[in-house]
Amino acid sequence: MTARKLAAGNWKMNGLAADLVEAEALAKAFPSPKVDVLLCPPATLIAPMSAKVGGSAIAVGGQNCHAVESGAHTGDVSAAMLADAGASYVIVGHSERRTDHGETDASIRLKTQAAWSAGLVAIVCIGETLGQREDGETLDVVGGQLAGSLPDDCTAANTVVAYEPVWAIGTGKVPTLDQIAEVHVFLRAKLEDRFGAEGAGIPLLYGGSVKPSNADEIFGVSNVDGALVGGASLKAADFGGIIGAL
Ligand code: G2H
Repeated sequence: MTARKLAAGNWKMNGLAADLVEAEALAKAFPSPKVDVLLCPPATLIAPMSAKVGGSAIAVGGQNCHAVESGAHTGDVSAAMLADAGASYVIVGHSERRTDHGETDASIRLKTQAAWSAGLVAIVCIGETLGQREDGETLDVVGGQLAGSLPDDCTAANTVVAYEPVWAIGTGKVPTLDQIAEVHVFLRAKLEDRFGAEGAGIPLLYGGSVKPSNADEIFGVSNVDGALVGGASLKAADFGGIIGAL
């Protein structure tokens, strides 16, 4: 367990300006939450969401960034641009980006460094597919992703790691508490081996079908320092229930 606990909401490609009422409701419900609370809306909503929750303790983040600061990359957004719009975090390497956009550990490593250069905290996602789990490859896969996706200068302040089993994302299927514990203990040991005391402090989030009804038991698992939440972060009432369980 680390000192920092984080409830991070990933809106994915959901949300229009009218949905900012949910962010506003969350800011009113948790003006000074006991844990770090983060909402990562689509890039189009980062600036208006930052304005809505300004003055509260709720942070805003991006869902992806390019590895370079500016240039001829049509349709992309840099980490500096996210920061300029009010973001303080960015998710990198989500499995949906690894699948939809061919992102690799190497490209995620570069994006993580770009995030740091812009002053953002990088939330680096890793996780195995169902086939890999059934073949007994889970620890090899997540260990490889962790080693390949994290640059050498990770600290407890600039990096968060999110373990998201691909087969649990948006499916309603959740690993057993023992399965979550096995992976988180493994990841914590790897982080400590590589980064020493800093590695002991890097928050380890669980992600994949977290809901108010299962958050309490998941947060009770050793080395789970919070959650990366998709569907259940879209409504303030649901996300509030998860935040309250942390
Ligand atoms: C996993 C998670 C958020 P959900 O992708 O990153 O989504 O909670 O909808 O499974």
